[in-house]
Amino acid sequence: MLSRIDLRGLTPSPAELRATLPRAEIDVDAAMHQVRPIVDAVADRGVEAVLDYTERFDQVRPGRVRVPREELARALSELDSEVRAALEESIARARKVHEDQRREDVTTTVTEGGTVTERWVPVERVGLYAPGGLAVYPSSVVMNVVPAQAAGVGSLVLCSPPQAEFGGRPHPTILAAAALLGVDEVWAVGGAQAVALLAYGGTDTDGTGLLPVDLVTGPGNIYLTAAKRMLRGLIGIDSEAGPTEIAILADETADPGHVAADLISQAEHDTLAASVLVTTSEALADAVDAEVSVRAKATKHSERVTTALQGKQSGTVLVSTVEDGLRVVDAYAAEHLEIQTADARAVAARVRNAGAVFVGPYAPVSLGDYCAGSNHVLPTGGFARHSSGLSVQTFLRGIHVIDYGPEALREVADKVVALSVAEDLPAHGEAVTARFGKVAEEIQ
Ligand code: HSO
Ligand code: ZN
Repeated sequence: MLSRIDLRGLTPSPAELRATLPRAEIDVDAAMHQVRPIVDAVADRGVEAVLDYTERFDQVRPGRVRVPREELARALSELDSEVRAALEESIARARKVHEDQRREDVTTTVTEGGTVTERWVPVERVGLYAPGGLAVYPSSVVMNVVPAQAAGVGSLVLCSPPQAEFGGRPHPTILAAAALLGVDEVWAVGGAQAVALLAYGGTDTDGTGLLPVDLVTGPGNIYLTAAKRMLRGLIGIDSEAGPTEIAILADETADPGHVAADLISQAEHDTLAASVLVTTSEALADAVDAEVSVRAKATKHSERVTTALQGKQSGTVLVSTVEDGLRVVDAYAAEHLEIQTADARAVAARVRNAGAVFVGPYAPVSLGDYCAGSNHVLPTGGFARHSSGLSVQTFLRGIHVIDYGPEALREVADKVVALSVAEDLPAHGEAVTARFGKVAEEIQ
């Protein structure tokens, strides 16, 4: 079922590897053309335009866009107790990890009387997005909200598409997750219109206002991504998240049943999801193929999974050594990378490019999707070469605070002047020398 690329005996460069490895082509720029009128309409006509697009794309026109608070509480009280316990566990573990990753302010004494402090300040107001569509992701509500709260963001609004079968509200498990997390501002809006509403703000049909946000985070479809790319600047955005990807670097010690199950687990998200096996063992590749064929037929979303596994974005790559395999997975820069080799910890420590790394036979990606404590909003499409997944850091800005006294300034004055002259910006130097007379008097 998985196509095969044989790189054994070859040593392609990272650029050649990138051109060879299977990957979906997602044309966000093309989607921007389709999204432009939506963004403009929401900028112009606010919630009225949102409702028009909601009717068109979600086949429902809710009476109001903001979800009343009582409905959040009701969704929580009606939530299945097992799902509630699982969400609580997921939240507790994510909080534990993300709260530990908060940053301390760091003050450096550069010279006597001269310090620079990096002060970490949370973003003021954040819009979080939880997708609807093929699947409903209360877990993504957790993964967005927890780091934002751990960072100390004061004002959070959650958007998720309205569902016709739930009277134009987001799915009840999304509402329940919001309630569990203590988020009380939820708006039933999806796709590009959600990003536009968050960026420009708006007024609901009953006069309730939505204040514009400073930052929008969270995964969604290509139209949501296109709107984020378009509005970047007016708002901050997190790393773009396209269809999900799993890469597994495995040798002959890996269990083919586990490898197959993990490849299928992420193929379940989307027909464009990517499942890539990189292995030193042809015998393992054959065994995984056999396992995948059996399991893909038996799984609930068999058709979607099969399409994803047969797509050009998925496949098996044969390599000569684990060393070569590391070069391949680094070039690929997967959203999720599992290491299923002998001494997996040592191999994992050498990975440079991945959204998240899962070490050894008992850390499947689906553990990270729900309950590891790690975040599951991760860079796809090779963005892991330059970007990180959601974390506390996403919601903080580091502000440098410069605090120099007269002697500390005078000590370096001639250097500032020299650089200002070199850049033909003498007024920069004059801003320092203008203080000298006074400084000299003060010091005496
Ligand atoms: N694997 C997805 C996250 C997810 N899985 C949500 C299940 N629910 C992207 O990291
Ligand atoms: Zn998943």
